[in-house]
Amino acid sequence: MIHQLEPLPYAYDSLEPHVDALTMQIHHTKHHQTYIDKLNAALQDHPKYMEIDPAALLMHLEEVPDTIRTAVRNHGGGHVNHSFFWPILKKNVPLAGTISEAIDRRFGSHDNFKKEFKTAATLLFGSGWTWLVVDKGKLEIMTTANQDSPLSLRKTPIIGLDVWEHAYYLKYQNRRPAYIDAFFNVINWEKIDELYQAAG
Ligand code: MN3
Repeated sequence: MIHQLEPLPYAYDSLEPHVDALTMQIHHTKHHQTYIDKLNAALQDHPKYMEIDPAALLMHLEEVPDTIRTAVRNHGGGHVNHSFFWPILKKNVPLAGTISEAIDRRFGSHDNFKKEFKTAATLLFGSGWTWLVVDKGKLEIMTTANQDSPLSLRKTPIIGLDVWEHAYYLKYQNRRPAYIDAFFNVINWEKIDELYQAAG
């Protein structure tokens, strides 16, 4: 078994104008594919690890052999993070349900959640991700560098925003805050609610 790129659950242009079709296409077919190719290359001499769900490898990096641990962390992380990212994107899904109440309880309001998430994503230096995670039953905003996953810290992601420049440069160039604002228009809150309930 080798890891393979799954098709997106929607058309590349379906997040326009917030995230442009060319960015989505290159991000999926080139960047995500490259993480998968490099993960497969690292695992090719370790068939036992090839059979394990990459998310499970990230949860137990200390058990992965030294010789491939960095590759699993970076490229396995890239694969798992992007596989998580695509389905949480969808236009025009209102925030509702259990997650809506939980965000109000934890952050005071939806607007305050957005403000705190945007601050974290804007201040993240270099390449990485901004997350909303469930950590011991509590919602927390956190960031990770590079392709590090909250799973490696035993936290369950329910929102993840890719803030590598490859995720936004074609349309937003250096304007990361504008890309973060655009992201708030394409959060698939229905999916987030499912993930939140599963994490609870
Ligand atoms: Mn990316």
